[in-house]
Amino acid sequence: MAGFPVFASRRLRSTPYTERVEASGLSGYTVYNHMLLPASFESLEADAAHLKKYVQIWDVAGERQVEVVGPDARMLSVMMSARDLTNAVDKRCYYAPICDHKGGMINDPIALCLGEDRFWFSIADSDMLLWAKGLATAMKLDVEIFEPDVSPLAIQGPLADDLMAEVFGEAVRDIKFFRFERFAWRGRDLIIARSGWSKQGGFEIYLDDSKLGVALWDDIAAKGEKYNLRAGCPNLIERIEGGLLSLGNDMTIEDTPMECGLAKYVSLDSHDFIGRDALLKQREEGVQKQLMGLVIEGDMLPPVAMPADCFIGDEKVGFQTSGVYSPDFGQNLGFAMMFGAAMQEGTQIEVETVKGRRKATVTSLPFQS
Ligand code: THG
Repeated sequence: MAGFPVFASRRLRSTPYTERVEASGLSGYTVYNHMLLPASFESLEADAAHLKKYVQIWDVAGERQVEVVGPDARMLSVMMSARDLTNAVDKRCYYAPICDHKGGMINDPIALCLGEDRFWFSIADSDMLLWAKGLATAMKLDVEIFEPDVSPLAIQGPLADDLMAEVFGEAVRDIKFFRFERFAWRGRDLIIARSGWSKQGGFEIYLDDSKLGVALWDDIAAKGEKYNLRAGCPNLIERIEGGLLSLGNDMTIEDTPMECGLAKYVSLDSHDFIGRDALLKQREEGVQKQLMGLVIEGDMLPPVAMPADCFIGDEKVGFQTSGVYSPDFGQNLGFAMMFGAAMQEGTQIEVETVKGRRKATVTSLPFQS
């Protein structure tokens, strides 16, 4: 695939940080929630190596918030979420699969509880806003649903705590995983959570005024030099090694959380929600397909852009959804939706790669925790 420019517009939105990102060595974008999302800077390999050793600043404004607020906000949130939010409390984040009536994945946001009657769903790449508004309208709920002016900025990597402590004070170190606190910054309160789409640790800052994007970036960058801070982004290599799944790539509305290995985030026994009956049935009967790891033999393959079919002999037994060469593993790693008997760890298959058929082994996930 040749590299062609993609032009931003009102439809394909830039972010409060775009100006800084583009002055920081950006080499490519992807699109996420109709917004530019950086995909690489120096190279996937160099970015991954840096992320594992130092600290990076990530424009993840494309992780948009669906705000649900009002007397029926909690009821609607509980109904939409396979993860039980009935007793969700302020300052906590919950990874919360959202399903349709067949259990198919509509989105896999992080839900932030902001009080008794207010939630943010920090969404992956699908229009969950429309789903939420549709449900609220049909059910005549007393609730407001909208996309607030909130643009997450992530600080990720082993030196994230040290850098963040310099900018926001030592108390950021005390934030526990998937909790958030409010921190004073330039006369306002910023929500800062210990979360982020990498396995290297770090924070996400939920900036709630687009006009301050450059100021926030610059305040952090100003303290970054001694930590070797660089601009980065969710990294394909690191997220595959760590088993982080990407909605639209590794899972779609055709797949249930069970089939994607997300059963531990589904509360089937404590609350009613959309898709529950289908998922109860699936728990009873077992799954017919399962997202698995794949280790592919041979030299370096390019990142998977189109699903690649998997075979045992002439029989199609699944398809690869993501894949990349990992320098640290010295192997091509990927995820694949495998059918029936081929769901078994250790199964030997062949993948139809862009460089021809390759032998591969089905593995469990994650590759590295
Ligand atoms: N941060 C924010 N919003 C997001 C993402 C994010 N929206 C889109 C997307 N990422 C949502 N999907 C995920 C998937 C996994 C995780 C977070 C968001 C994640 N999982 C932990 C893991 O797999 O190690 C475990 C979480 C848990 O145990 O509760 O972090 O990244 N704001």
